[in-house]
Amino acid sequence: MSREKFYITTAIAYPNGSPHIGHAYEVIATDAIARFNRHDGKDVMFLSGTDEHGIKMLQTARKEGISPRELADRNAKLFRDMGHLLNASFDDYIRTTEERHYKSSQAIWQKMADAGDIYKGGYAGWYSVRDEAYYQEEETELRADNVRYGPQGTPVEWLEEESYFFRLSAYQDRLLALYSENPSFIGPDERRNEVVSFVKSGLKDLSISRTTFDWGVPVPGDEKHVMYVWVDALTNYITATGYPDENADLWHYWPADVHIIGKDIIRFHSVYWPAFLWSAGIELPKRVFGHGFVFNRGEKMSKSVGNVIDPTALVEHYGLDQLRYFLLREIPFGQDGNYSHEAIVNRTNADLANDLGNLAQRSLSMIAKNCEAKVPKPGELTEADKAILDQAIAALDTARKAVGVQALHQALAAIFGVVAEANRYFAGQEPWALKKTDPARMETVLYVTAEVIRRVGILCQPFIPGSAEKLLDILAVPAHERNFTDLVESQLVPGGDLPAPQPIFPRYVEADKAE
Ligand code: ME8
Repeated sequence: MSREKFYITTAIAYPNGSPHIGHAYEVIATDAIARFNRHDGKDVMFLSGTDEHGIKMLQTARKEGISPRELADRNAKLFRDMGHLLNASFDDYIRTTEERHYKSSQAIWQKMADAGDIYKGGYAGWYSVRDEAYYQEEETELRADNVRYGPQGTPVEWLEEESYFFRLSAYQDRLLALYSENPSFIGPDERRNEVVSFVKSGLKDLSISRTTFDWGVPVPGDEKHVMYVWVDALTNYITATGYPDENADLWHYWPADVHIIGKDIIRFHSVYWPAFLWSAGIELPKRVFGHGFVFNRGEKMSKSVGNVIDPTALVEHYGLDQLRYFLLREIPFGQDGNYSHEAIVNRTNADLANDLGNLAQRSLSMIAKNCEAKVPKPGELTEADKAILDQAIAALDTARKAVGVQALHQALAAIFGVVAEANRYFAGQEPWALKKTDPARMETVLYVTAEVIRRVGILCQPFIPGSAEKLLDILAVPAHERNFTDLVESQLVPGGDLPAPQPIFPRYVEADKAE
């Protein structure tokens, strides 16, 4: 039987600078969802990449005195390297300057033109270079500094040019029908409401080509024009699955199961993108999810870390899985959140070092000492034993449902709820006291604890992959028994050899308190 496929994407970042914490956040969250689905037995494709055209790239390159291609080459590498540093399990990493992407963008353009949805006209309007978007006059405001700003708070300028247009207005009713018939198309709900009211307010046709510069994908048949960067940017998602070759090996991944993007670009993904796809006769993605923004509110951190918005520095300072765990557990996915030194340290020490790390360390050290470093042999299970073992199984269901709607924080809450309960269980059973009074029962308690840690370790893999792997290693769980089916179908084999327990989650110690 062929496995169910799952195709997930991040936004493709503009490499006109270095990656920042917002980029890292999106990659980490999307990676966790991709990994979750892989462990859940699906055939996953996870795509990320860089969005290298557009006037923003051109302007930055000019400022630096290099060509836009040089800028793209230099910085795209930083983004890809950041992905690797974050342990992102990309299956493909696309650059929009690649040949395959030109071919795909020109093909979708041609389809939209053949459908009668593209016409030539003149464009004049308020344009934001930073957003790469034209805005309607009523969406802009002239502020006290005598500069006009768009709805995202970026400056806009008046621009006039010959341009091709896409008949977006023709898709208004169809889009509204899509949002109401398929309410899960846009998540979270706040984003959907925002998009619905935008579309209801009336859609104008969209200017989709530029003649004032040539850094972009040439318009087929009229090379004086390059495509508006968002036309080619959105197309990346189908380029990677082989478009225009719908017989390509990877085409079966399309439609995407979910596009994970930031809330500022929800309009492009849930209004323009479906309209382009309909026009070209291509199926729509199943869901677009707009996550929130991450802000830095911690003054202390800037002192201790230096450049806090640099994800590399954060990883070096706090540890990768500490950062991944913090971002995914602390910020409800879909809402804005803050990061601060105190909050990262608190999560690291309370949840990872104390709750999970200490439980593993204490129970496994007892096993090493009292059970000849072998998996203990359990006797008959009590109600308490069964309850904690069952909770670890039930957490999978809760986590699966949560990840299915991108509620990553809820998935982690369920998993770490098991850890908290396992600590209560361990403390309540007092295996160190049983050692003298009832050694057989001690073995049962240690077995149950170790088995719960195995289940937790399996569930933690999507979120903190490196540490979860180490945790499963010290339980000698075979590499091929780490999928979610193994939660129920396998278990620790009594009598099996265990390696010496290693501490996995170090406590964060303030520099001024360190020895
Ligand atoms: O928008 N917190 O690129 P980009 C969380 N090229 N997420 C953030 C963030 C923050 N502080 N800042 C940015 C683009 N992001 C386009 C995308 S997709 C076909 C084209 C998110 O480099 C942002 O919302 O400005 C977006 O999803 C991603 O980072 C890349 O942003």
